[in-house]
Amino acid sequence: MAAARQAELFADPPPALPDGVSLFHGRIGPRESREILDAMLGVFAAAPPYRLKIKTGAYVINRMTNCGAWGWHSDTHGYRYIDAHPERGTPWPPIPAALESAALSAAAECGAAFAPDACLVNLYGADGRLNLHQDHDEADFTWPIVSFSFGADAVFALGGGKRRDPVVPLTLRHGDVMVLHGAGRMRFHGVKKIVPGTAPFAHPAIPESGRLNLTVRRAK
Ligand code: MD6
Ligand code: FE
Repeated sequence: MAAARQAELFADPPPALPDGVSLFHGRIGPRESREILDAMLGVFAAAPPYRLKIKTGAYVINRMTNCGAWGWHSDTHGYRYIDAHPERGTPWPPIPAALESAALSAAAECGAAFAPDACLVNLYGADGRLNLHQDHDEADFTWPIVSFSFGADAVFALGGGKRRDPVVPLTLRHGDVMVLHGAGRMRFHGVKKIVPGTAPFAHPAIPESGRLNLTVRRAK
């Protein structure tokens, strides 16, 4: 068999993604990555990442913070969007301009125009993960969510419309942008694991051996 033909057979086929799940591999280049990451340092100074509590009083493993008018928060009262950092009492800092414009352009390519007012920031250590969930605290599910990955690779689990539906693994790498929109918006999803040592470069906004995920959305 010709070498080229063999290489073709063994190359990773691009996974066929369901309707409403758009994955742009390597969408954010090194320059734009640094611009967004540098801006995130300003977000962290104004709204330091913290560990959320769930209803039972247990802490989640990842640290989180927010930017935009609204920030997603959880404590013993449950989940909701709030307009200030819970420890500081100050409004969330604005969504960095470079992040917002990257989110708008990716969403527009999916035919999903929106006006973001929230960005949930998830900081994963090497042992970080995120349970299977649906994002359902937003006022309108026809608005997309645009997700940015920086740092180490994540094994992302994409499920269906019901929690028990089968999940497919997707690798999310530094610079990848994923949009959940339309029929894909309410699919269950989570992060199974982080693959330490896979980040293209270190940056102070990315946890050491970990990953930074930014999900830009409209909450209200
Ligand atoms: C993460 N992402 O990639 C977690 N939610 O770390 C999400 O939970 C998510 O990627 C809504 C839409 C897209 C996402
Ligand atoms: Fe989510």
